[in-house]
Amino acid sequence: MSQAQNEKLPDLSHYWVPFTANRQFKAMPRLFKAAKGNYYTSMDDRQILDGTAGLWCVPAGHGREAIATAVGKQLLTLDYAPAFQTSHPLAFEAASRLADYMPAGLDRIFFTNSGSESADTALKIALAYHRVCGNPLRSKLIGRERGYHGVNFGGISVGGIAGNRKAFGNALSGVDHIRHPLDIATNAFTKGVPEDGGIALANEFEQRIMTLHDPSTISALIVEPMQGSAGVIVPPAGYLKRLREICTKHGILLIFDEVITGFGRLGTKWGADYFDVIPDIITCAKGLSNGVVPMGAVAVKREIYDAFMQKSPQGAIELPHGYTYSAIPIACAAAIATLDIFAVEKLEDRAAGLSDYFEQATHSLKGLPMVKDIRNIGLVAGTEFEAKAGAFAFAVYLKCYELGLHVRYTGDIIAISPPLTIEKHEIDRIFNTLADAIKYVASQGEAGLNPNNYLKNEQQWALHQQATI
Ligand code: PXG
Repeated sequence: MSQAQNEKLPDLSHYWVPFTANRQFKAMPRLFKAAKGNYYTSMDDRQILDGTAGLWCVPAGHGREAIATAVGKQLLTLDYAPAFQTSHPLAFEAASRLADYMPAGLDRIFFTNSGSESADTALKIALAYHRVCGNPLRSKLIGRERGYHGVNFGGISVGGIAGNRKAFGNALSGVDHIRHPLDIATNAFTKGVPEDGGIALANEFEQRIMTLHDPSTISALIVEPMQGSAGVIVPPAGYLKRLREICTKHGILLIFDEVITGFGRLGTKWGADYFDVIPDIITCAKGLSNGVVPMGAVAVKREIYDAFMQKSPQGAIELPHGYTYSAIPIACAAAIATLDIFAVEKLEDRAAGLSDYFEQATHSLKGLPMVKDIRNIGLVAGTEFEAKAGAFAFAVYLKCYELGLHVRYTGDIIAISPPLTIEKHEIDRIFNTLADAIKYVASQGEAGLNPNNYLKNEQQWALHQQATI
């Protein structure tokens, strides 16, 4: 059996795995060879429950035949049409469908291929909007500590994760950041949205940043309604509404990066719906195509699009920006099929219906060793451990994988964000497994933090399976 397993593993040397400790990973590879519904199949034929919807990008579950059929048909009908100066009908249909899905008013759509491209596109639109409106001095961009807006230069500039910035020089100038809203000292183990502190924190944006810069120099504020990558940071009540009021008062565009919070993750279509705050621009990706084809989008208020159309010189390219693969036919086909699934299966409502159950299950981890905070909203949960430079969370992640569950670790946090098709018994399994993993790692003391003490690779997974049957 181990010989056969060995033959199945590919040569691992050439592929540079993104956002991954390559040397460690190649010593301990975790490869999926198939996926269906809420499960992956690993190389050693184990079923791994997908506790993270891929990388938050598979809300409708894996292997959806309607999406696969639509993409396959499209490939054989029109594989590619030049994205500049020509287009194809599905691009317009996908834009109309996405506009219908957006909060009212955000109905002009620019397509990209990722969340990172969406973030940079939104920032460029904000800058160019003020310029076309005759306010070129509004050139500063404001992000937030611990914000994640992808990995392109605009995104890492407004993003607020030092580890994603420090290796890459100075990035954009003219960028500042507001504070993040995580306050564990006050809000640890809050179920859902923390009640206190939101207005004061948002007011700080006006007091501090406005006095430092002058509002007339600021183009846009970009925030994630719920900060996903930095560890599931749920904003306190009233915070986003107050940010909206401040932006409106000072003529600053408010951009919601909804790459994670879009497509039902919070139990509503958008974070904007959940918090009842309408931004000027929404960026999205991931769930838009259910993760099967790279695709992102930027939705802007009609007034923004109209300003470009009305104020640009006749015949001019109003926005000199775009990608070879903007609105590539297969991505449009995937997006339309995904939106069809959302319309029929009402996955946002499904997520909302499960969110109380999910919340109870998440908070059942309270009291386990090392657990410092638990945060949740919709079908997202974050468990933060006492600081161990990520070692404890990484060990928990490995132990979960060994036990047949895929979770995400980021710093000292484990994040759970299953497909919205998850069943209650699978929610039980996620949190029971996570509890077992936490208990196991904690019980091993320092040895528990050593990744080498976990099964090393797929072959050993297989042997382990045999041994435990
Ligand atoms: N904005 C936000 C809010 C994101 O969460 C991006 C932009 C960038 O998207 P692309 O498609 O360029 O990767 C993201 C991506 C995690 C995790 O587990 C989160 C992301 C990606 C990978 C892992 O926290 N978010």
